[in-house]
Amino acid sequence: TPPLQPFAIRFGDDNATLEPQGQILQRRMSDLEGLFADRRAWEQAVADGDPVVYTVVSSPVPEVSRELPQSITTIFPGDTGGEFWMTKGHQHPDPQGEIYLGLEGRGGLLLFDGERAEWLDITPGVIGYIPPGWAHRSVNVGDEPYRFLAVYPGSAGHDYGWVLTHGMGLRARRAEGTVELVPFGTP
Ligand code: S6P
Ligand code: ZN
Repeated sequence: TPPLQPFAIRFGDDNATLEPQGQILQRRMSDLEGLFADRRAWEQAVADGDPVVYTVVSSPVPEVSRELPQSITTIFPGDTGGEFWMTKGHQHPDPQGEIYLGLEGRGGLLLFDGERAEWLDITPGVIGYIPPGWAHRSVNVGDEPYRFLAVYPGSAGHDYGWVLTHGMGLRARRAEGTVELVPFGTP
């Protein structure tokens, strides 16, 4: 593929979309099997209407080498068995850096390199830096949608199996109006 031509990308209404727009992805509760610690609560949530947990709206920049794709993730507010709603989380098979820019709501960026776990609070105007080799998961810790812009190298790829095998080091739980980070337990 030849490189793209220069073009402007704008934030749409409520910072929810990018214009022009590429792919839109929707992840429902049923897509998140094996991720929440409380499997019973997850099964119940799937049976109770299988809600959309998050969406990812991308610009038309493709995921190919040398290009720099971007997307806005919106995680809806909620918890399952006390664990805040979150993304699946992944590693980039070709380890490269990535940035997240907070746009709306209150979120957290959980990072895990296989040994150490880190938590970054992400609110509007904050950039979270994801170094090469750190798996990452986003969490909505607020009561409204949490949105952020991700910018990442097009050749990085996405490995979702890694998190199922290694876990993410920590889990984010709802605790009396605040966030409690607890050890991950057995993946
Ligand atoms: C891509 C970047 C984000 C996530 C999105 C959904 O490298 O990190 O755009 O894809 O937040 O999370 P996940 O873990 O389902 O891809
Ligand atoms: Zn990523």
